[in-house]
Amino acid sequence: MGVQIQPSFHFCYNAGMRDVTLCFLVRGNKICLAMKKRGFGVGKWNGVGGKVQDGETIEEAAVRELREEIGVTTLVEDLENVGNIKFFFNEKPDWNQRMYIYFVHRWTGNPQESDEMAPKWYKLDEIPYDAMWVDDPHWLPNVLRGEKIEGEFYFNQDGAELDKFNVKGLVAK
Ligand code: 6OG
Repeated sequence: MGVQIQPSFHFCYNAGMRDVTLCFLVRGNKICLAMKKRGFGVGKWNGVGGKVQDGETIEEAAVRELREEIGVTTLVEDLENVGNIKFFFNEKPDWNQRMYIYFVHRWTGNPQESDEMAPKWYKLDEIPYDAMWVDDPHWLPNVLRGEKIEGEFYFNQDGAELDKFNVKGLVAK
């Protein structure tokens, strides 16, 4: 008997989701955040990243974004994947994205301001969650504790409020 292929709701739902990266430089008890100066998430502190372009891997995109946005050079092998999150925006499916999150422990150059972002070092116990995306308090503390996470977040139309979310820890690092 042939293999039966089940219609997959999730496959259809995720199809065409944009892949984006998010990197955090980590040094001792500090993490580098950057103020988004324009575009999606303007006015928020966040890690550094952006859309994966045609012809590059997700890790290559992460390395490129760090160079373009804060002038820091790193290598693909110095990226530590600490989690992946899918974002769904009610009534704005073109905003839906899958975000690959990395910690970076080794790089060259000091983080510098660009047209896109203004970096700043924060102590781990002084992270400005009030000025970040509303999902961040639900997963960033987990990865800072050493958990690897997989999450799904569902937002209202403009991304200001969370409708529901699910975050699960994968394996201890
Ligand atoms: P550009 O579209 O400017 O890249 N991003 C998010 N980061 C967090 N923490 N929470 C969210 O909740 C996010 N949605 C997007 C991915 C946008 C950058 O913003 C990140 C990218 O690094 C909704 O190219």
